[in-house]
Amino acid sequence: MDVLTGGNGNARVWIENHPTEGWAPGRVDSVGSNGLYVVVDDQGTKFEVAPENARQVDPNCLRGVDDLLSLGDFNEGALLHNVRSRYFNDNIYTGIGSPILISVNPFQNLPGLYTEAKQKFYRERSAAAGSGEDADVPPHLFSVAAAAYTAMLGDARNQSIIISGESGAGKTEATKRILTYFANLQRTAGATSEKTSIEEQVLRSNPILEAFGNAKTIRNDNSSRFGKFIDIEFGSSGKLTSAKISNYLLEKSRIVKQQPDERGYHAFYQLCAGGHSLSDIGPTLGLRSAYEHSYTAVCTEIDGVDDASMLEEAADCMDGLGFSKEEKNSVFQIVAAVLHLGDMQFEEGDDGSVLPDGALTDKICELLKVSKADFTTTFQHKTLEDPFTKKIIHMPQDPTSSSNTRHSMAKHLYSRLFDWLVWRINLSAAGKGGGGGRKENTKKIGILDIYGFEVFEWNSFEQLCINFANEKLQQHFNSHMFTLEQQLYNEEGISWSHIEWQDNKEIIDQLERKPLGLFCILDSECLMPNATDDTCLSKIHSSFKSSRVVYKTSRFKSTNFAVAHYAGEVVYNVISFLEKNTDKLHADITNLLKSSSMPITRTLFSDPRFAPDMQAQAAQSRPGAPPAKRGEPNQRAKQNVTVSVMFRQQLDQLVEDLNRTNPRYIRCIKPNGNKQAHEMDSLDVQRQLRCAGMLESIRIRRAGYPVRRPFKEFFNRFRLLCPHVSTGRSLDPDYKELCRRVLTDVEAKFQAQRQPVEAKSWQVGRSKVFLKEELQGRLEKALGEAVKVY
Ligand code: AOV
Ligand code: MG
Repeated sequence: MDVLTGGNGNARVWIENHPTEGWAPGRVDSVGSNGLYVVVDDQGTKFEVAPENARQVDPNCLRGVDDLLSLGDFNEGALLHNVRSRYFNDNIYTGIGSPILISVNPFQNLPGLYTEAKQKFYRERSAAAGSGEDADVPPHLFSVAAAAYTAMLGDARNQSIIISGESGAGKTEATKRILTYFANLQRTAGATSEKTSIEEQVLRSNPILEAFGNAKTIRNDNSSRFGKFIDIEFGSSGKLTSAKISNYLLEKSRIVKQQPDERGYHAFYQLCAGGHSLSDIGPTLGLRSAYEHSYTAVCTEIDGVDDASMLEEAADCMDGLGFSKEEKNSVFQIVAAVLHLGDMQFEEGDDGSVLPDGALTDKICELLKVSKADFTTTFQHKTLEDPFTKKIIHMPQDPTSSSNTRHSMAKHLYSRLFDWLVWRINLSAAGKGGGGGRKENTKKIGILDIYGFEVFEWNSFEQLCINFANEKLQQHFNSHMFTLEQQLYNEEGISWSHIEWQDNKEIIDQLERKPLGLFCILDSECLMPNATDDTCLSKIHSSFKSSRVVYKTSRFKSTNFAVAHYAGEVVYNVISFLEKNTDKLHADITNLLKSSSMPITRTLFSDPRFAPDMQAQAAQSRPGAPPAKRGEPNQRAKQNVTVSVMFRQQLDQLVEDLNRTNPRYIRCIKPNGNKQAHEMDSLDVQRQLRCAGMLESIRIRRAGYPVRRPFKEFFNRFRLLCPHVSTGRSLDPDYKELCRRVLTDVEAKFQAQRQPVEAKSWQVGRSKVFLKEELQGRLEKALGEAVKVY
């Protein structure tokens, strides 16, 4: 269409590659000397657009539509501009059909967005729409939650809500709102709101997890430094019966050291700020202000956060979850001990390091309930086995070695305590059935909130793990949205145009393949006696000589390598990779802490659930486990020890679990890097939308048939619409043909009512009927009316 003459004078065309907006709608001003249109954007800047590139802007997209599938014309500009204009109008949610919700972080509390009235609205509308259907409601976190819930009730399958996006994009906030929605299902439905109800327990878990597992980073003041998958279980009547949290790899290095402007875990600062007023133990913790403790001194405060009151909240939640007084006190004592460990000094002695600050030593031993003599020895000597004589020797430690022993102790104490907390919370949230075992007639909705893709000035082993996890999630999304979808159409013989999409299979493959993937190289270096970070790096470089995924960086630094992730390039610094991946805990520390008279500390270092070093032993002694051959190390145990191996196993398990569910996706977008409301860095948002595969998702949904129903089921449901189409007397009717007749007939009826259905709104496959959502909606509506008539 000629843009100049075709419209009403207000015609707008897309300006592509706009320097700040990415895509911007512009008004055609005149025809330029080069045969180009001169187009003016909203700021009055002029651009030239070749007439053949001029695409008209769908006026709907200027206001913004709820569901991107409803736009008449479609391109990347429409996607970006739609999301942008809605964001500036405080409509932070946009749908892509039913399974995908785009959410833009508002960086402000939008009034009325999550009220009980809103929850009620979505609950009722969804219930009215009936099982398996998606209610026609404005896109919202609650619409996703409600749809998952109705689908769960109507369908035998477990559901999942997968929340992804970069660090600071709003995943954790979304998770909390969704959990509240599920917890309120019964509360507002008139049933119990007892203090001990399972709903309350589910809500109480969060402040504890955030206190102990979140920290301020430069990307996010409340950044999750662990991944979590919350499985909530519902009984056959739809009542919430239990919840179970699985956690993934807590970032350990942060416990002892942080980058400038970042903090360690909130719990440390909370305890420094408010610990003295904890009843019973407050004064015995011996804590000073965060500023005066070595592990917390770098950056002590977060704007607008009151650490002392956060501590109170976390402690109240522990009470509410039924933590005993002893359990609660132990948790805080361990955290305080970790802080004190950070302050220890070591001096050179005649026979290994000495600890000059006796009072500090006393305090730590008192808090951890270990003997002072054993504690001191742990930092003085290292127990080793002479490789030749097999005799036990006591090697004196120098102050550097003792200091590392101390950091190692601190990291293990804290991270195991975190695992213990998750276990303890699960115990309370397991419901009346207890134990969380598999029960009859229950269905689940899983909610996944992991740490988002992140890039810092200095990226280490943790970032590699975090970004790899995001890579895996993106692959799950791709396989669900594109691979399986296209495969199904081919199998069913549905005619359809192939959609190109950004596959990240090559990246994942180069990171995890055996034996020469990045992680495998790292793992095998950890087994080499003389390996260093340097030898590891040269192996990486030599193995990936011609790779587009892992390569040397152009920015010169001898300790770097880069990975081209799906969301962008990240330069990793290999320093400490081996140590972090091995994550060895010297047996001296284990033995010391196993001897504690505090039950939790003892548990953390002897129970295989919290002590990964005990897992190998447990595996060996488990009945049925293959015995290790004499004289050779247990290979399984040996292979299993690295952090990367355990993490990848967890991720594989997670993906396997997700594959057994019906997923919905919430794609969180971070509008700007300044944490500001009403500010959008369009180019960065465009990048995030691209990396998340949003454009292709829209294309595939538009081209595809989201509703699939088996022939017999479809026929039985809709036969009422065409009473003359019948199975006759046949005992084995041809349902496929019957479905075709129903659909042809219905299509003709709609046509006769002058409300024709769009071309190719349905196709009959090999085993199922395939429908566009719109036709499905109209069929259901017609059925509703027909039922009324009868
Ligand atoms: P993340 O979970 O995606 O990052 P969060 O959910 O912690 O990000 O969000 C970061 C911050 O953005 C929050 O602390 C809020 O201040 C603000 N925010 C996010 N969503 C909303 C909302 N819906 N309404 C109001 N404010 C919001 V990370 O855990 O770092 O990957 O690892
Ligand atoms: Mg988070």
